[in-house]
Amino acid sequence: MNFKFNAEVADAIKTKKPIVALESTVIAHGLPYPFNLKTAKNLEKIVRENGAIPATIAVFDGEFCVGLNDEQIEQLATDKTIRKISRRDLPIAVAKRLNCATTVSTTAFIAHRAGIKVFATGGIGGVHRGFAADVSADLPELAQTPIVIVCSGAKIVLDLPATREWLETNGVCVLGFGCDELPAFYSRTSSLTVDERIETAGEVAGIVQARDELNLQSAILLTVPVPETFEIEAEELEKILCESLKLAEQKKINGKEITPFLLVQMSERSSGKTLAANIALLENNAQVAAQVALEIYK
Ligand code: PSU
Ligand code: MN
Repeated sequence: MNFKFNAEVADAIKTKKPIVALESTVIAHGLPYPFNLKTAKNLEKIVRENGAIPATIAVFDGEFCVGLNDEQIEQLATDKTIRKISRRDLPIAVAKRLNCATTVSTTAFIAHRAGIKVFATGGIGGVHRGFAADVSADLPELAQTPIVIVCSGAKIVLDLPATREWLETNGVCVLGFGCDELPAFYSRTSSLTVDERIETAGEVAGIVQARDELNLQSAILLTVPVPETFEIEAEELEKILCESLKLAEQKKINGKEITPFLLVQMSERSSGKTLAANIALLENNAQVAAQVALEIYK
Protein backbone atom coordinates (compact mmCIF):
# COMPACT_ATOMS: atom_id res chain seq x y z
CA MET A 1 0.00 0.00 0.00
CA ASN A 2 1.23 3.42 -0.93
CA PHE A 3 1.44 5.50 2.25
CA LYS A 4 2.87 8.98 2.46
CA PHE A 5 3.59 10.23 5.96
CA ASN A 6 4.43 13.83 6.80
CA ALA A 7 7.55 14.41 8.90
CA GLU A 8 5.64 14.76 12.19
CA VAL A 9 3.76 11.47 11.77
CA ALA A 10 6.79 9.59 10.44
CA ASP A 11 8.68 10.62 13.56
CA ALA A 12 5.76 9.68 15.82
CA ILE A 13 5.63 6.19 14.29
CA LYS A 14 9.38 5.76 14.66
CA THR A 15 9.47 6.93 18.28
CA LYS A 16 6.14 5.24 19.18
CA LYS A 17 4.31 8.43 20.14
CA PRO A 18 0.50 8.37 20.46
CA ILE A 19 -1.20 9.37 17.21
CA VAL A 20 -4.78 10.48 16.54
CA ALA A 21 -6.18 10.10 13.03
CA LEU A 22 -8.54 12.83 11.75
CA GLU A 23 -10.81 12.54 8.72
CA SER A 24 -10.94 14.82 5.69
CA THR A 25 -14.50 14.53 4.39
CA VAL A 26 -15.66 16.72 7.24
CA ILE A 27 -13.23 19.38 5.93
CA ALA A 28 -14.05 19.03 2.22
CA HIS A 29 -17.77 18.25 2.37
CA GLY A 30 -18.99 18.61 5.96
CA LEU A 31 -18.26 22.22 6.94
CA PRO A 32 -18.46 25.41 4.86
CA TYR A 33 -15.39 27.54 4.03
CA PRO A 34 -13.67 29.19 5.93
CA PHE A 35 -14.89 27.31 9.03
CA ASN A 36 -13.63 24.03 7.57
CA LEU A 37 -10.07 25.33 7.18
CA LYS A 38 -10.00 26.88 10.65
CA THR A 39 -11.46 23.76 12.25
CA ALA A 40 -9.08 21.39 10.45
CA LYS A 41 -6.09 23.32 11.80
CA ASN A 42 -7.65 23.70 15.22
CA LEU A 43 -8.29 19.97 15.57
CA GLU A 44 -4.62 19.27 14.89
CA LYS A 45 -3.63 21.91 17.44
CA ILE A 46 -5.93 20.43 20.10
CA VAL A 47 -4.49 16.96 19.56
CA ARG A 48 -0.95 18.36 19.98
CA GLU A 49 -1.88 20.38 23.07
CA ASN A 50 -3.13 17.17 24.62
CA GLY A 51 0.15 15.36 24.04
CA ALA A 52 -0.57 13.33 20.91
CA ILE A 53 0.35 13.73 17.23
CA PRO A 54 -2.42 14.52 14.71
CA ALA A 55 -2.60 12.59 11.44
CA THR A 56 -5.22 14.07 9.14
CA ILE A 57 -5.84 11.53 6.40
CA ALA A 58 -6.69 12.11 2.73
CA VAL A 59 -5.73 10.79 -0.71
CA PHE A 60 -3.63 12.96 -3.00
CA ASP A 61 -2.54 11.82 -6.43
CA GLY A 62 -3.77 8.34 -5.50
CA GLU A 63 -1.46 8.12 -2.49
CA PHE A 64 -2.68 7.48 1.05
CA CYS A 65 -1.50 10.60 2.89
CA VAL A 66 -1.24 10.19 6.65
CA GLY A 67 -0.49 13.61 8.10
CA LEU A 68 -0.90 16.50 5.65
CA ASN A 69 0.94 19.72 4.92
CA ASP A 70 -0.70 23.20 5.03
CA GLU A 71 -1.14 23.27 1.28
CA GLN A 72 -3.02 19.96 1.27
CA ILE A 73 -5.34 21.06 4.09
CA GLU A 74 -5.99 24.31 2.22
CA GLN A 75 -6.81 22.34 -0.93
CA LEU A 76 -9.24 20.09 0.92
CA ALA A 77 -11.00 23.17 2.28
CA THR A 78 -11.28 25.04 -1.01
CA ASP A 79 -11.08 22.68 -4.00
CA LYS A 80 -14.60 21.76 -5.11
CA THR A 81 -13.34 18.90 -7.30
CA ILE A 82 -12.09 16.86 -4.31
CA ARG A 83 -13.96 13.54 -4.38
CA LYS A 84 -15.64 12.07 -1.29
CA ILE A 85 -14.59 8.43 -1.17
CA SER A 86 -15.76 5.39 0.77
CA ARG A 87 -14.33 1.85 0.56
CA ARG A 88 -15.80 1.08 -2.88
CA ASP A 89 -13.90 4.04 -4.38
CA LEU A 90 -10.42 3.09 -3.14
CA PRO A 91 -9.29 1.16 -6.25
CA ILE A 92 -10.49 3.96 -8.51
CA ALA A 93 -8.77 6.63 -6.42
CA VAL A 94 -5.46 4.77 -6.50
CA ALA A 95 -5.52 3.69 -10.16
CA LYS A 96 -6.59 7.08 -11.46
CA ARG A 97 -4.37 9.02 -9.04
CA LEU A 98 -7.25 11.11 -7.72
CA ASN A 99 -7.36 13.74 -4.98
CA CYS A 100 -9.92 12.62 -2.42
CA ALA A 101 -11.38 13.33 0.99
CA THR A 102 -11.73 10.23 3.14
CA THR A 103 -14.94 9.43 5.01
CA VAL A 104 -15.03 7.55 8.31
CA SER A 105 -14.83 4.25 6.40
CA THR A 106 -11.75 5.10 4.34
CA THR A 107 -10.05 7.06 7.13
CA ALA A 108 -10.43 4.04 9.45
CA PHE A 109 -9.21 1.72 6.66
CA ILE A 110 -6.05 3.76 6.06
CA ALA A 111 -5.39 4.66 9.72
CA HIS A 112 -5.57 1.05 10.88
CA ARG A 113 -3.22 -0.12 8.14
CA ALA A 114 -0.80 2.65 9.11
CA GLY A 115 -0.80 1.28 12.67
CA ILE A 116 -2.88 4.09 14.22
CA LYS A 117 -5.18 3.03 17.06
CA VAL A 118 -7.40 6.08 17.66
CA PHE A 119 -9.45 8.19 15.26
CA ALA A 120 -11.54 11.28 16.10
CA THR A 121 -14.46 12.59 14.09
CA GLY A 122 -17.87 14.26 14.45
CA GLY A 123 -20.48 11.70 13.53
CA ILE A 124 -20.35 8.38 11.75
CA GLY A 125 -22.58 7.45 8.84
CA GLY A 126 -25.39 4.95 9.34
CA VAL A 127 -28.80 3.83 8.12
CA HIS A 128 -30.66 6.63 6.35
CA ARG A 129 -34.19 7.70 7.24
CA GLY A 130 -36.91 6.66 4.87
CA PHE A 131 -34.51 4.66 2.70
CA ALA A 132 -33.23 1.75 4.78
CA ALA A 133 -31.24 0.40 1.83
CA ASP A 134 -28.95 3.43 2.10
CA VAL A 135 -26.54 2.14 4.72
CA SER A 136 -23.28 4.05 4.98
CA ALA A 137 -20.12 2.07 4.19
CA ASP A 138 -18.92 3.41 7.57
CA LEU A 139 -20.89 0.69 9.37
CA PRO A 140 -19.39 -2.46 7.77
CA GLU A 141 -15.97 -0.80 8.07
CA LEU A 142 -16.47 -0.46 11.84
CA ALA A 143 -17.36 -4.14 12.02
CA GLN A 144 -14.04 -5.16 10.45
CA THR A 145 -11.51 -2.56 11.64
CA PRO A 146 -10.01 -2.80 15.14
CA ILE A 147 -9.61 0.90 15.93
CA VAL A 148 -11.17 3.31 18.45
CA ILE A 149 -13.47 5.87 16.86
CA VAL A 150 -14.28 8.87 19.03
CA CYS A 151 -17.48 10.55 17.84
CA SER A 152 -20.75 12.10 18.99
CA GLY A 153 -22.88 9.27 17.68
CA ALA A 154 -24.22 9.02 14.17
CA LYS A 155 -25.07 11.99 12.01
CA ILE A 156 -28.40 13.39 13.11
CA VAL A 157 -29.91 13.08 9.64
CA LEU A 158 -29.97 9.29 10.02
CA ASP A 159 -32.33 6.71 11.43
CA LEU A 160 -30.65 6.42 14.83
CA PRO A 161 -32.56 3.40 16.21
CA ALA A 162 -31.83 1.43 13.02
CA THR A 163 -28.16 2.50 13.15
CA ARG A 164 -27.95 1.47 16.81
CA GLU A 165 -29.40 -1.98 15.98
CA TRP A 166 -26.93 -2.41 13.14
CA LEU A 167 -23.99 -1.80 15.47
CA GLU A 168 -25.31 -4.34 17.96
CA THR A 169 -25.97 -7.02 15.34
CA ASN A 170 -22.49 -6.61 13.91
CA GLY A 171 -20.60 -6.67 17.17
CA VAL A 172 -19.42 -3.08 17.43
CA CYS A 173 -18.84 -2.16 21.08
CA VAL A 174 -20.47 1.21 21.87
CA LEU A 175 -19.15 3.12 24.89
CA GLY A 176 -20.57 6.33 26.40
CA PHE A 177 -17.97 8.79 27.68
CA GLY A 178 -19.73 10.09 30.80
CA CYS A 179 -23.14 9.27 29.33
CA ASP A 180 -25.72 6.46 29.49
CA GLU A 181 -27.46 7.30 26.23
CA LEU A 182 -26.03 7.28 22.74
CA PRO A 183 -25.44 10.97 21.93
CA ALA A 184 -27.48 12.24 18.99
CA PHE A 185 -24.86 14.54 17.46
CA TYR A 186 -26.32 18.03 18.13
CA SER A 187 -28.16 16.81 21.22
CA ARG A 188 -26.84 14.88 24.20
CA THR A 189 -29.61 12.32 24.41
CA SER A 190 -31.39 9.87 22.11
CA SER A 191 -33.26 7.41 24.37
CA LEU A 192 -30.93 4.74 22.94
CA THR A 193 -28.48 3.06 25.29
CA VAL A 194 -24.73 2.60 25.04
CA ASP A 195 -23.22 -0.78 25.96
CA GLU A 196 -21.23 0.68 28.84
CA ARG A 197 -20.81 4.04 30.49
CA ILE A 198 -17.13 4.99 30.85
CA GLU A 199 -15.69 7.80 32.96
CA THR A 200 -11.99 7.87 32.08
CA ALA A 201 -9.65 7.44 29.13
CA GLY A 202 -7.83 4.77 31.15
CA GLU A 203 -10.96 2.63 31.24
CA VAL A 204 -11.24 2.89 27.47
CA ALA A 205 -7.64 1.72 27.09
CA GLY A 206 -8.44 -1.32 29.26
CA ILE A 207 -11.36 -2.25 27.03
CA VAL A 208 -9.22 -1.80 23.91
CA GLN A 209 -6.59 -4.11 25.37
CA ALA A 210 -9.24 -6.75 26.15
CA ARG A 211 -10.64 -6.45 22.62
CA ASP A 212 -7.18 -7.09 21.20
CA GLU A 213 -6.52 -10.03 23.53
CA LEU A 214 -9.80 -11.54 22.37
CA ASN A 215 -8.60 -10.96 18.83
CA LEU A 216 -11.86 -9.22 17.94
CA GLN A 217 -11.53 -7.33 14.67
CA SER A 218 -14.24 -4.75 15.29
CA ALA A 219 -14.00 -1.08 16.19
CA ILE A 220 -14.80 0.38 19.57
CA LEU A 221 -17.11 3.35 19.18
CA LEU A 222 -16.42 5.82 21.97
CA THR A 223 -19.33 8.25 21.96
CA VAL A 224 -18.98 11.70 23.54
CA PRO A 225 -21.93 14.12 23.90
CA VAL A 226 -21.70 17.63 22.41
CA PRO A 227 -20.58 20.16 25.08
CA GLU A 228 -23.68 21.35 26.97
CA THR A 229 -23.60 25.02 25.96
CA PHE A 230 -23.78 24.04 22.28
CA GLU A 231 -26.55 21.48 22.58
CA ILE A 232 -29.63 22.04 20.43
CA GLU A 233 -32.93 20.84 21.83
CA ALA A 234 -34.32 17.75 20.13
CA GLU A 235 -37.64 19.45 19.31
CA GLU A 236 -36.09 22.41 17.52
CA LEU A 237 -33.73 20.08 15.72
CA GLU A 238 -36.47 17.74 14.55
CA LYS A 239 -38.35 20.64 12.98
CA ILE A 240 -35.46 21.95 10.89
CA LEU A 241 -34.40 18.44 9.99
CA CYS A 242 -37.87 17.54 8.70
CA GLU A 243 -37.93 20.70 6.57
CA SER A 244 -34.48 19.91 5.18
CA LEU A 245 -35.35 16.28 4.46
CA LYS A 246 -38.49 17.35 2.61
CA LEU A 247 -36.49 19.75 0.44
CA ALA A 248 -33.92 17.04 -0.31
CA GLU A 249 -36.71 14.78 -1.48
CA GLN A 250 -38.23 17.49 -3.68
CA LYS A 251 -34.82 18.18 -5.22
CA LYS A 252 -34.19 14.41 -5.61
CA ILE A 253 -30.85 14.62 -3.80
CA ASN A 254 -29.42 11.23 -2.81
CA GLY A 255 -26.30 9.08 -2.46
CA LYS A 256 -23.21 10.82 -1.18
CA GLU A 257 -24.71 14.27 -1.83
CA ILE A 258 -27.43 13.92 0.79
CA THR A 259 -25.39 14.54 3.94
CA PRO A 260 -23.61 17.72 2.76
CA PHE A 261 -26.94 19.06 1.49
CA LEU A 262 -28.74 18.47 4.78
CA LEU A 263 -25.93 19.96 6.87
CA VAL A 264 -25.99 23.22 4.88
CA GLN A 265 -29.79 23.41 5.04
CA MET A 266 -29.86 22.85 8.79
CA SER A 267 -27.15 25.41 9.44
CA GLU A 268 -29.11 28.04 7.50
CA ARG A 269 -32.38 27.18 9.23
CA SER A 270 -30.83 27.36 12.70
CA SER A 271 -28.91 30.61 12.00
CA GLY A 272 -25.63 28.79 12.35
CA LYS A 273 -26.38 26.98 15.60
CA THR A 274 -25.88 23.52 14.10
CA LEU A 275 -22.59 24.66 12.58
CA ALA A 276 -21.33 25.94 15.94
CA ALA A 277 -22.38 22.69 17.62
CA ASN A 278 -20.68 20.63 14.92
CA ILE A 279 -17.38 22.48 15.42
CA ALA A 280 -17.65 22.29 19.22
CA LEU A 281 -18.19 18.55 19.24
CA LEU A 282 -15.38 17.95 16.75
CA GLU A 283 -12.97 19.90 18.97
CA ASN A 284 -14.14 18.14 22.11
CA ASN A 285 -13.81 14.72 20.46
CA ALA A 286 -10.26 15.50 19.33
CA GLN A 287 -9.33 16.24 22.91
CA VAL A 288 -10.87 13.02 24.25
CA ALA A 289 -9.22 11.02 21.46
CA ALA A 290 -5.79 12.42 22.40
CA GLN A 291 -6.34 11.43 26.02
CA VAL A 292 -7.36 7.91 24.99
CA ALA A 293 -4.35 7.59 22.64
CA LEU A 294 -2.03 8.57 25.50
CA GLU A 295 -3.51 5.86 27.73
CA ILE A 296 -3.30 3.21 25.01
CA TYR A 297 0.38 3.97 24.34
CA LYS A 298 1.32 3.93 28.04
N1 PSU B 1 -20.76 13.66 9.96
C1 PSU B 1 -20.79 15.00 9.81
N2 PSU B 1 -20.31 15.55 8.68
C2 PSU B 1 -19.79 14.77 7.69
C3 PSU B 1 -19.76 13.35 7.86
C4 PSU B 1 -20.26 12.85 9.01
O1 PSU B 1 -21.26 15.71 10.67
O2 PSU B 1 -19.36 15.30 6.69
C5 PSU B 1 -19.16 12.48 6.77
C6 PSU B 1 -18.21 11.46 7.36
O3 PSU B 1 -17.03 11.50 6.62
C7 PSU B 1 -18.91 10.14 7.16
C8 PSU B 1 -19.66 10.41 5.89
O4 PSU B 1 -18.03 9.07 7.07
O5 PSU B 1 -20.16 11.73 6.09
C9 PSU B 1 -20.73 9.38 5.63
O6 PSU B 1 -21.29 9.63 4.39
P1 PSU B 1 -22.37 8.62 3.75
O7 PSU B 1 -23.60 8.77 4.62
O8 PSU B 1 -22.56 9.15 2.37
O9 PSU B 1 -21.78 7.27 3.81
MN1 MN C 1 -25.17 6.44 1.55
